[in-house]
Amino acid sequence: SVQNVSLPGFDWGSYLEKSGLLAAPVSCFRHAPLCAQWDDVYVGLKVEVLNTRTTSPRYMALLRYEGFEDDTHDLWCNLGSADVHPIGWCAVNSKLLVPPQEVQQYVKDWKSYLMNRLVGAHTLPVDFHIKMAESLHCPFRQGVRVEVVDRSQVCRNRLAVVDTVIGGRLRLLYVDAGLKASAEMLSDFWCHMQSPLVHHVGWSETVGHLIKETDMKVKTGNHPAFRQIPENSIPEQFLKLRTVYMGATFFEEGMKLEAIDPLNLGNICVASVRKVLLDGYIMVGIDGVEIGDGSDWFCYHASSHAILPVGYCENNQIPLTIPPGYDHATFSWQKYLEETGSLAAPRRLFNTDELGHGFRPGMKLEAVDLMEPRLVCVATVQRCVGRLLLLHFDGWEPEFDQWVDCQSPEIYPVGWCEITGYQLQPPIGPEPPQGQKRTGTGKKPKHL
Ligand code: MLZ
Repeated sequence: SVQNVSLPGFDWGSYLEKSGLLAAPVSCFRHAPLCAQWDDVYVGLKVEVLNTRTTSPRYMALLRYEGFEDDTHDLWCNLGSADVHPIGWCAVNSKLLVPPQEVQQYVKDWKSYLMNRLVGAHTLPVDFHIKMAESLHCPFRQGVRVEVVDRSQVCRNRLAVVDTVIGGRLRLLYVDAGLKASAEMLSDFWCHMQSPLVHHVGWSETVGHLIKETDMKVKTGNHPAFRQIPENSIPEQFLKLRTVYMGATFFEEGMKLEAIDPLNLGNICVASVRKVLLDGYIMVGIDGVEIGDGSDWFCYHASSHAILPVGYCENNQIPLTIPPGYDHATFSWQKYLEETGSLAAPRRLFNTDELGHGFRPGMKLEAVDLMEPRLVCVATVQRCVGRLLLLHFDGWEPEFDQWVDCQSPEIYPVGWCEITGYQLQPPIGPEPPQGQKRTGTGKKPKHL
């Protein structure tokens, strides 16, 4: 798998330094390792770090060896890496805590020097790495079956089996994709285990969502994921969404709204409720571009960040994508509703709560390209609107930008890939990251 290819690591430390930009704080990412521990990590903490000046520096924290008065030997260090320890670790593990060679010429009595420096010093919590390992624990293993969106037809789900798990991200193989489909690259799907697109077996039937009938005739081949004893996933293995009451006032078929286009995640479009499912789920179609057979409808939960009330874009200075044939200069929601004889979905049905997240424009992060969800890429927060973040992929044209929720499980702090062993996609081309053309046809992908 691509994940195992060992490429020279992307140097986040110098990239951040060069751009003069900040990484989004770990505490912004609730699903990320060590999020809950991050209050205990701050500038001035002392740690024990592998004493080597030969390996290339790692990221996330800029460390200074005790004994150096200036920044000449500072090193970028990923605090999640196994080589960084709380003070006292060496003593407990009978390791020598020695100064870098160069320090010895300045500091004669290292032992008492160190004692002085460490009195009253703060360090990482003792259970830092234990917490780290705990947070990387994943309830999924190879062979577990799930229901997940069918990337060849986004209106329906499809049975898939977990192949690989990295950092809580799942590589899923459609069980009836067969060998032909794998050539078309539509036979697998990557998502975080907390993704709203993945569900337990039986979910589609429970909420009334379409699911592709599994074609039992298709040979699964000799792939290890299919050689495991099949095990169906259960509801407890998935994130529980907020309960919505579908009482007298809920979304109704035909109501208009604004929605993130699932196939062009940088666009917020004029859209309609096409179908109301159970448990607070609805099917949404993008006005004016629907194929007509419902195969391009997309399932969103009522609490989703991706559906917004009529007027949201205008109120927040976001360009609204309007149906073809309409003119931006003259489009008005009020006229459109009259013309189409439809109602706007009531504002109170939407979950546009301000979450008070800590993201700010310019912050760097590692984000999944949801159009090619295998790829975790170097990205920048471009805009923050309510709970939405507009992400830009460094080095790629703005047409690749994507709106995501500030609590999306598909965005990670700088250094996450290194900690989990996931391959990070560096910005393409040299800096400054601008004006890079995508390879191939220059068109956007047609499917997820
Ligand atoms: N194969 C695609 C990759 C695009 C990935 C962009 N990620 C931000 C292309 O080159 O078009």
